[in-house]
Amino acid sequence: MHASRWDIETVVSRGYATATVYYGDLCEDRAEGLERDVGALFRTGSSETRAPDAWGAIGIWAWGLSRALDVLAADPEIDAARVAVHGHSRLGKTALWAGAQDERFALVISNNSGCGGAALSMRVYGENVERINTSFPFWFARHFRAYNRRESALPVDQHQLIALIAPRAVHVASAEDDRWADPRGEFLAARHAGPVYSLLGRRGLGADEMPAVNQPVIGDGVAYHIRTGKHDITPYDWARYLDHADRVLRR
Ligand code: GTR
Repeated sequence: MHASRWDIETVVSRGYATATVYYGDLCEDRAEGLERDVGALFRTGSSETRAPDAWGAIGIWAWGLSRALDVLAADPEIDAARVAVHGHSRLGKTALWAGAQDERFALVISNNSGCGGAALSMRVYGENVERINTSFPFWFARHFRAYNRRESALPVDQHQLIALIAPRAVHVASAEDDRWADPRGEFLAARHAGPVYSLLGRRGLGADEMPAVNQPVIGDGVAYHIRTGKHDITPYDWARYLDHADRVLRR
C-alpha cells in the first residue's frame, strides 16, 4: 500500500545508497510497545506508570536510528560522514529528534512531521498538544502532557528543536492539503531556527516569507518546500531531498 512512498530507484540512480529500519521492531506503535523490545531492555515501564521524564516511542525510534547508523558506519562501503536521516510524519518527528541528538547525521529530513515535529506548537493550528497526547499517550514523555491546552506556557518550541541540528543541514517539507500538520507552522519553525545557524556561521533558510507551492527554498543549512497534495511522501519530495543532498553531501 505504501510502496509509492519509496523512490528507491531514483535514490540509487542519483548515486546514493539507502537503508531503512522498521520502527515497529524497535517499539510497536501502541502503548504496550513501551514494555517490550527496546523499552523492556531499558526498563521503561508502562505508558502510564513510567517516570514522567522517561522516553516514549519516538525517543525509542530515534535511538534505533542511531543504532542503525552504528551499523552503517562500520560498513566500509558507506561514508559515515555523509549520511542523511529521514522520516515521514510520526517518523519525521523521529528523524528530527534523532538528528538533534546524534551529530553524526549530516542531513536531517522531516517530511510532513507536524505536531511534535517541525510545526510550532504555540500556533495551536491543526493537531495540538492535548490532541496528540490523547491520541498517542505513549509517543512522548509523560511530562509533555503538562502543556495540554497550555501551549503558550511551553518553555521551548519546535524551531529550537530544529536549531539543535545546526550547523548541519536540515530539510523541512510540508504538503498544501496537510493542514493537520500546519504547513505554515512547519515553515516558521524552519525559518526561526535561522539565528542559531547564523551564530554558527551559516545563513539558515534565507527566506522570510513562506514560498509558493512547488517552489523549494534550499538555503545555507536549512531548506523548506511545500508541494501540492496531501499528507504523503512522493517522488517530488524525494527529488527535492536529493537536490539538497547533492549540495551538502557530495564532494
Ligand atoms: C496522525 C498524527 C500525526 C502524524 C500522522 C502520521 O494520526 O496525528 O501526528 O504523525 O498520524 O504519522 O501519519
